[in-house]
Amino acid sequence: MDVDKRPGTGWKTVLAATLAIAVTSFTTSSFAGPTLDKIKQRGTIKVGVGTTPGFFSPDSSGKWQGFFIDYGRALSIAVFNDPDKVEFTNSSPQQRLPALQAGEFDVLLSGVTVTITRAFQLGFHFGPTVFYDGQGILVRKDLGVATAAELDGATIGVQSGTTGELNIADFFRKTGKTFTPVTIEDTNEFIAALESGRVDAITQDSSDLVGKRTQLKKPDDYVILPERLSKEPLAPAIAGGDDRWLEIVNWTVNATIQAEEWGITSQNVDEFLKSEDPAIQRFLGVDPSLGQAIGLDPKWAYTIIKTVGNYGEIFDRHLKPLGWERGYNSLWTNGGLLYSPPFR
Ligand SMILES: N[C@@H](CCC(=O)N[C@@H](CS)C(=O)NCC(=O)O)C(=O)O
Repeated sequence: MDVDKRPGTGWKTVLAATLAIAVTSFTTSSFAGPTLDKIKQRGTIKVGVGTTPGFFSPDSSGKWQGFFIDYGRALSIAVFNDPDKVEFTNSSPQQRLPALQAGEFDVLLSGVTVTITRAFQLGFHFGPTVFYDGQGILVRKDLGVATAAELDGATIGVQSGTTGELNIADFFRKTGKTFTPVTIEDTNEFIAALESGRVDAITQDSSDLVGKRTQLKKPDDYVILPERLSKEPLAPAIAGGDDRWLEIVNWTVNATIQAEEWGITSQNVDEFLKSEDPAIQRFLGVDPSLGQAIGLDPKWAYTIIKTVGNYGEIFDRHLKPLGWERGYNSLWTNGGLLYSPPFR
């Protein structure tokens, strides 16, 4: 049969060929990207972090520990099937954003707030929010202040490069009160300014203040005021231009949230390998089709949960000891904001 004579075959063939090329190139580009290529060549993921107890701090043996650190380890598992192919580097809030832009970090797990200017002007992409936070104020108790409004005329330390700079200025403008900002880059100097009385108060994400307060010489002499001045949704931040890397970041976080929703923990994950639920079988790689479809080791989510645990375990391990309650950082099924899209 002469195929070309069949009505419509000519353009259909062209269309089919074009679609085939489009699908092939889409598939190829969605499985590779400049950041991920660099990570694989180098053999490690470079992660920018801060130094706040509970979130990220080296332990007595120098090994990094913390809530965000565990997400770095989870990413390392997703890419390398090994939790330790990750290099954490402390960088000041001022320096870490330009460093991410310059490609010195593959991801920031440093309590970065998702903001519209960081997305549009700096070109960052954000993974899911892993910690819903708000900006607080830490004051010396002997200042005798119970609310932020009473800080009229106060001298307040703020860390350069943080969202706190604009938030605190907005707060005082909005309330018609005055304050003197003292902008400090270095974290040790920032804390020392409060302890020496150079400033009356310091302002930062409450996650930061709760952790840093424990490092003060006399923590009980200081109090975090009740107000939260802002919304600080903290998320992994990456430079734009690598969709695949972004999706690995997205779904690594989602895996920890979804596992908690299913009740899968590091302790019982092996029991769940026997689950009859097809969605759980795909999630844990018992049915390898999902892993194969997305180009990751079918056991990637299993290994993450087995090694670092689900979201609740990560939270409880690092943040509960500091007195944190789940609050907004509860699953949506418990009235919180954590919600993983489906693994299908
Ligand atoms: N979320 C704010 C503040 C980020 C921030 O400063 N995070 C804290 C950690 S939660 C920090 O890095 N503090 C300084 C340090 O730990 O050295 C932002 O994105 O600008």
